[in-house]
Amino acid sequence: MIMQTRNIVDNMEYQTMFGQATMLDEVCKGLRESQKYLPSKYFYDEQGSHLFEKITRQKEYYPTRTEMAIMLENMTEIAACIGRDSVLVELGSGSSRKTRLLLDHLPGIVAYVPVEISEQYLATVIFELEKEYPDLLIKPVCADYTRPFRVPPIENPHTYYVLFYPGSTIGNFRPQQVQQFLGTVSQILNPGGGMLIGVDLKKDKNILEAAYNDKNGVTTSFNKNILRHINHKLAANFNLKDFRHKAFYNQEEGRVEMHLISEIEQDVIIGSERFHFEKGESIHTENSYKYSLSDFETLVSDWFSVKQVWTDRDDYFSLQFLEKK
Ligand code: AVI
Repeated sequence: MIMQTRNIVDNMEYQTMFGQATMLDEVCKGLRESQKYLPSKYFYDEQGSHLFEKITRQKEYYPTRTEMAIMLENMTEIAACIGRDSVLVELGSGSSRKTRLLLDHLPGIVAYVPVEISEQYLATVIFELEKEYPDLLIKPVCADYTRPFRVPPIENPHTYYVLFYPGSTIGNFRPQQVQQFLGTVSQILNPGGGMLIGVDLKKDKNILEAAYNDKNGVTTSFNKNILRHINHKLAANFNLKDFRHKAFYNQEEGRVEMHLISEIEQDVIIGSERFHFEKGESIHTENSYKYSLSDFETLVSDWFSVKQVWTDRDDYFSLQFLEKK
């Protein structure tokens, strides 16, 4: 693991590989496959994080506002699950918008550890949070939380670590990867610890497809941003105009898939490699799995037991408290 020494926020811990080599390897590996794919974590440079934040405010994109309403409605029970004097560790903290809801209602939180891959975005959000919550101990970690990382030492007395993983980001893993991921992150937890997690539920295909094809085209820009990010970081030559966004619900797999479709026959150069695209060929950029409550309970059962589930009136979305086994 390469620790970076240049800190843009005083107490930010860097626990990530900042080398272009990893990104180059992962990107080229995906593009060599017959069904080309790109790891969806590469959506999230600073611009991608902003675009995602914009998606969450689109009227078709129900998950964010539904999850926030569930949180607000059930805050007393959520607080009881999190307990007093806990350390809140947020995985992929993004704008920390939902965290503010928790911090505003749970004065007993001892420390907040946001873990985020986008350094610049994390720094900006931390500057704001430090002003808004001057008494809160904040220990930011710049890391790819899908790989093992460590929570920095927390000087203040504390009881449990509670992982906060909202937004149904768990849906962006394949079910087999979920098992591996939960195994990794559950190592952070001591007995009594748990995870507050947002899980999107199965529902009408039209509602799902509208959410990933917003009329304002923000999801289109977000999807194409992965190519812009690769161009920028790896000096590749994707022409964004030659790709179009496509998102649809794959009923059999229980997931929304996002793709970028090549509008023309073309070659793209990344490093020393040339990748050929037929007209109409796709790059699979993201999966967003949707679960039933019982399927999700089974999926996590090696590591966690489901202690409590909160949903909205339409059963669109669930917030769940999982207890470490
Ligand atoms: C971050 N993640 C949960 C979002 C989702 O819904 O799968 C990412 C996203 N992709 C397109 N729209 C939103």
